Amino acid sequence: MTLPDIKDTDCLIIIDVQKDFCTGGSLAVPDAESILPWINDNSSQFKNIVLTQDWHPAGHSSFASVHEGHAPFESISMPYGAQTLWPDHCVQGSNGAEFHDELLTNQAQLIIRKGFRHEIDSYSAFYENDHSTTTGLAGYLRERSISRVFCVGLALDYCVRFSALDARREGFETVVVEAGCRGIDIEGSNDDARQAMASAGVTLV
Ligand code: VGL
Ligand code: ZN
Repeated sequence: MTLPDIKDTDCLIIIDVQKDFCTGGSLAVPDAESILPWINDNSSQFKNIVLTQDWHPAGHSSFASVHEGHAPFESISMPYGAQTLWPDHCVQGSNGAEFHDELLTNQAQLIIRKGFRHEIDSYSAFYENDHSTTTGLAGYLRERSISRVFCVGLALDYCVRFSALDARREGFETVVVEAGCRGIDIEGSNDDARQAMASAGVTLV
């Protein structure tokens, strides 16, 4: 698949390509590893690269294990809205929180860690799940004169989806490259994500 011409004002955002989201991990995304060839083969075209890392304290409020009587993938109500509960994953400093061993990371200039506040989850690379607490990424990209972002990574229907929507909301031209994404796909959530992104003006290639 062909990409638009990559410019100096473009940035590749590689979202959460971490061991816990890959085969053998605690929140494994089906077929996750198949995104690595696209990402590794194409990242060298980008002068600007940002990585994100899901980075939760132990006992994080998004973990089903801390909510008695609740199981992973159930939804509960939090002060900031509905929250899906997850198996414990990407605990700060754990092996599962590390990037996949085969992901080329040396060219990235910034690693955004997110979900580090105990009481709030953060799918998006830009905002936590209250949609108002910022990670600082939009300001960083603007200071570096980035006008277009390309999003890839895991999972298409959660962190990639919300990162792409927030990138649009922040005024960046936004491209999601599906060859570099895989989704968890709970009850049609991959298709919901594609529709939500397309209606927000995200280009899906
Ligand atoms: C993610 C669920 C929980 C993701 C992170 O990276 O898509 N999904 N935490
Ligand atoms: Zn998480």
